[in-house]
Amino acid sequence: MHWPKGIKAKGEIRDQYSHISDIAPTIMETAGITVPEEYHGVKQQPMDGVSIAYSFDNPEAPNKKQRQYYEMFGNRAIWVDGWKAVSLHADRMPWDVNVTLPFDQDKWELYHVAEDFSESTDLAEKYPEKLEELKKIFDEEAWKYNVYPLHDDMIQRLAKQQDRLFGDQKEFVYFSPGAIRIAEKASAPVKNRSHTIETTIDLKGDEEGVIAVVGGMTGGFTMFIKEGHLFYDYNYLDGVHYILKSEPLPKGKTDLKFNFIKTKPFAGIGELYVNGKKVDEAEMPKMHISTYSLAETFDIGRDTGTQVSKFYNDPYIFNGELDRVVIRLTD
Ligand SMILES: [Ca+2]
Repeated sequence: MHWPKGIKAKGEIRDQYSHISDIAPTIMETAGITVPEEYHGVKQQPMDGVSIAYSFDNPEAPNKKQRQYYEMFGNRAIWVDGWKAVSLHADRMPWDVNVTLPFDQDKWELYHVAEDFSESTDLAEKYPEKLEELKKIFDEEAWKYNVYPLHDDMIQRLAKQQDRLFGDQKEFVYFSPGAIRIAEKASAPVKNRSHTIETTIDLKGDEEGVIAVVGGMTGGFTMFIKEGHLFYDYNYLDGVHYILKSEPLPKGKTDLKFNFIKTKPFAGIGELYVNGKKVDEAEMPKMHISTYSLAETFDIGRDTGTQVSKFYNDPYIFNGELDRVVIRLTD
């Protein structure tokens, strides 16, 4: 932490237990802001963490935090007042993805981290009642923070995020300028679904740039105009690109559309249309099953971060009059 005007201590270490959830409450307290219970008529969720500002000038202050749960892809832990119970789900290694394993055989370990910081001595057999107490608290926290149902398949878990956000929504309208840096999981859920991407542009003849894109150099798709042609480029892990290209585009008000027809799981046919006429088609036999990228975003009118296609350099801002892009799920 760096706050020369607010923290007298320089280069010191604090050992009060804290977690990432404590950062926002700490910033709020030091900025003198009380988190409102309601904002613009919307009831706010309470802050989960505990401000650690109390430790700035008081290195010996007792922990204010009472408990902290952890859960990631089925691995679980709970810290309570200097004790920690942990469970490495099914002894699974992080690279074992795309699998589901039973939870009921998971073994829990117990550590007194207040004295054994590096979790070197498992006390589960020595203090079985303490372990049961912590497991029960994990359960309480897990219900409170929507951890259940446990789900350990990382690939599917990431893939399902969009379903949870959008339910049955079929139409997504994005306006330009403005619709950029939208997290992939918060953008239209087109993966493994038949869909169209469509816009109408009054073409003058010198337009260039990205219309709609998601992802980057490791994967994604992009629809763009270059040298008078409409392109769609699907980047499959940067090893395979499915590229569609139109004839030279006309001038005037022009409807530009990409159509994906799913033929089997994570595969299909891509079609490109100009003013309702099919101008190109490509088989797309291998497609992403979960996530294009962990860091890239969905953008309209430019490709932020790294570029999806080798045909341009990012951000390749669209230089014409782009009003809106409509994505429709057609399954
Ligand atoms: Ca990008």
